Amino acid sequence: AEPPAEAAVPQAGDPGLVLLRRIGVVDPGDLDDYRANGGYAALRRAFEIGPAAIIREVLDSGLVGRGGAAFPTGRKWEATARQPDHPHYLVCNADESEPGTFKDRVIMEGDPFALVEAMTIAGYATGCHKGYLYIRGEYPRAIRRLTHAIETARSRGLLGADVMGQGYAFDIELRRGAGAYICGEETAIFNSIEGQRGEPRSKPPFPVEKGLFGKPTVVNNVETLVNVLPILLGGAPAYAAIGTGSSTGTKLFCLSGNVRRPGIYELPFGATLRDLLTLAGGVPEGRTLRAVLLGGAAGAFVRPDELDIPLTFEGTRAAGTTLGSGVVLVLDDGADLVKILLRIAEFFRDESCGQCVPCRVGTVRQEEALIRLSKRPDSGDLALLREVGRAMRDASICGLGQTAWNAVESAIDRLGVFSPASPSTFPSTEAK
Ligand code: L3W
Ligand code: SF4
Repeated sequence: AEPPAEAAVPQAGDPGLVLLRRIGVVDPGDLDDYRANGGYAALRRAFEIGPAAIIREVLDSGLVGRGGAAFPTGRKWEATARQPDHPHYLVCNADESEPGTFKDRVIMEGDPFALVEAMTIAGYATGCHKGYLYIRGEYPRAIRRLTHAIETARSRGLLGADVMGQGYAFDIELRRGAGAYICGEETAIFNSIEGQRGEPRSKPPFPVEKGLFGKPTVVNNVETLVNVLPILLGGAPAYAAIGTGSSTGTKLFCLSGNVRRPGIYELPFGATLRDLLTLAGGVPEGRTLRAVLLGGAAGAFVRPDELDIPLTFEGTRAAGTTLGSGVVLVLDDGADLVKILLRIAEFFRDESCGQCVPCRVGTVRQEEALIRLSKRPDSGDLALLREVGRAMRDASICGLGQTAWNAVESAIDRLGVFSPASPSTFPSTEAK
């Protein structure tokens, strides 16, 4: 991609920014500054219209989850709110651990009161009086700032027994993860909060019926939750007018790898991958693009001739890839693809919780086969890799095992890795 003018890159305070608009503008430690920049107006509106109308707005906005699976947020909220069993719980999934994902960190560090306000709205809409903020333990600055934001909100009547004097009780408890990727899976979070091993539970029952402590629970990603603020402030129709019919609003993309301006980019859904790479300045001078990994380790590689893929849930799905949690890992012609695949396989083997056989054994076999292939691409292990990959996808309990073969499969099928013509096949100097 041609490097663009610097001015093309949205900066802090840019009117086109929705989720990032306060990042770098407000003092993340100052509640008054947050309020002066529009903070707590959405919660005020929430109290004016009541829980049923909030859920209606979220449904009509078309908001879907930003953690990777794109489930409609309003349907989740509606299902939780109508459960007769009580108490209901809210869990914010801030265990941002997908390799290459750092969007939630930027929100939590730069605009922590926004997450506290959004959690309060979600709790009010779904009948919760307690919210858990389950945050990645390796985010010390975000933990400090959110702890401060929660304490400040509590001391100013924005959390606690009588939020904003509206007779609604809600509080937030922050829980730190201890480094396991699998604890970002929603039911593994429940086990972790309850003091059990961080292992996923079988679904159904879905958390909306039987979640934390066996009670109805709404689980949302950080980015999903903060979208509720502009939805309530501007109304569902205005929000739904951004993006495309099936992917409404804006999306945070995490640009990393061989790109001139890595970082977080907020774009309306519908921009193409080419648009995004152009904003980020393309690959370094003198290099050519080799591939882009979309969606993280659980995602899929795309080729340089596929840059016109629209960055929407439906567009990436149609192109056989995924937006996932917004990872855009750019690789130029100097990247060693085999080494990257080995690293991905090692990651899944290491992070598998070991609870179910297809994933526990499959991730080990996948790594072994890749190591053999990296030394001898004609070793006959491609067929085995495919068989193991299919078994993991079809029979694993949770998303980790189900997606552990995605990136490897796409590298073989789309990029031609391990085919004799591939420039990345011989030899991988780092292969074990
Ligand atoms: C009520 C139903 N709720 C589904 C709920 C379900 C969950 C959500 C999505 O995530 C993704 C994967 C990777 N009634 C329901 C229902 N739900 N049917 O909707 O559910 P599901 O099972 O489709 O996906 P999931 O297992 O929650 C898998 C991504 O996660 N991933 C990694 C993500 C990492 C990050 C990060 O670091 N920030 O997000 C790994 O697999 O993209 O698509 O709430 O309960 N009938
Ligand atoms: Fe654990 Fe993997 Fe099974 Fe998920 S798929 S429950 S991570 S062994």
